[in-house]
Amino acid sequence: MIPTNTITERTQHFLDLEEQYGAHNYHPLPVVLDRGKGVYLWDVDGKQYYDFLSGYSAVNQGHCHPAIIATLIEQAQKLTLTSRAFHSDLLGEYAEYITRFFGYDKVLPMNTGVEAVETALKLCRRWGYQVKGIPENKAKIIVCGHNFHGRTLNVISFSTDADARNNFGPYMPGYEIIPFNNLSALEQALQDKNVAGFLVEPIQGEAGVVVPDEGYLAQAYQYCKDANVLFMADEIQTGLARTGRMLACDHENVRPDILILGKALSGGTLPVSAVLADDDIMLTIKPGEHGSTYGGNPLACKVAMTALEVLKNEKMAENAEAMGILLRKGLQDIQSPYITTIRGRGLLNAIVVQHDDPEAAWDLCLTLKDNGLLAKPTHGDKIRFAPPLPINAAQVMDCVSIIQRSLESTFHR
Ligand code: IF1
Repeated sequence: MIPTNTITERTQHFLDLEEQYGAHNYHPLPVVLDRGKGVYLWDVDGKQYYDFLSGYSAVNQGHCHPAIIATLIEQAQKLTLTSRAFHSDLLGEYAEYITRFFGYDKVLPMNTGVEAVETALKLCRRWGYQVKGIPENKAKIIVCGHNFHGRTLNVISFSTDADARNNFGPYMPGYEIIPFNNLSALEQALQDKNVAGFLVEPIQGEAGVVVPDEGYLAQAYQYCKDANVLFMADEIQTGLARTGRMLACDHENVRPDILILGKALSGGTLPVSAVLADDDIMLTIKPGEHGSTYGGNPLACKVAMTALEVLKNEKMAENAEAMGILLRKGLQDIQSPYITTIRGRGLLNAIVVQHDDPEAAWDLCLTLKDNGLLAKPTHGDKIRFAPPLPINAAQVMDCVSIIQRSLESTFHR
């Protein structure tokens, strides 16, 4: 059951350095990467892999996409940061570009995903007080169990994951947690007149790629409208073509009141996130009331425009849709007794591994690594399969055969 691949001295050197000098807040696979191109990664020993994680969907466009890297280099040589104390020639251009791209009045640029989530939550509370008329300090935001929206103290306050949350208290009040994909729970929670918003991932990523029932998002949106409550979609992981549409909400023709983007907005080059909303929401925040040193910097603005252009020009949503179907079909055809579930949308997929050994999913990932495919288990028994979006049919089938061989050699030894 234990994979046989040995770790080279060279690889071990880098593992040791991290172990000794880096905080132990992650448990990565023992692979050390130093190069990426498209759907491939290479380790320090020169071994080539398919990337089936895509930096948790930050590299949807593929590693080191030439157009994105060209923009990055060009702009880096010209101007990288002004702070928001001054204007740059790119913020306005970017704001026009991204708001037209997604159809909103305004954008508020931030850096990491969780900062964009925090921004959305602040906007939501503001709107709740100033527009909806909720009494001071009474605003409530509804969220879903098994959510993942980031790791700030505020955001973990409404996490249901013990690892993310325990011993980081005291927690921020003002949230109500309801089950995901449960419309009657939402309807019930919306009875409270002090509810300002509903924050939801259109597909839950960290929970193991949980796709809600068809119609859930559309009906949830409608319930929010009826209750005069903002529908906020965290599309940080599901957005930007990952699920086969530009936004996962597009599958149900839902236009969120507040749209939260991150990750692939820079194609994996630097932290770029954004919150999009219309004026009645966005203009509730006035100068000095929110911001960030790096938010909206010219380098990020320019890179984000190219990252979006690449997604559109290279029809990555369409390819994700088609390749996702092929991948799930290929996985089903393996008919492994150790895979109980294959689920996902577009190229955001996961399998559930069933085996007596609680380490089975981890061991399978080690074998996959030996066989040239990098994937990471989540919550013990689930493995996410989310390659960069430019993957082609031959590569998908090659990956299916790697997965088949790996299942056989991991569990039939
Ligand atoms: C880690 C998960 C993925 C996200 C959604 C906000 C954020 C994320 C829907 C915060 C970030 C990342 C963070 C990463 C693991 C990863 C993850 F497994 F934890 F859930 F992708 F599936 N909203 N997700 O998925 O964005 O502040 O990190 O830029 O190592 O914590 P961030």
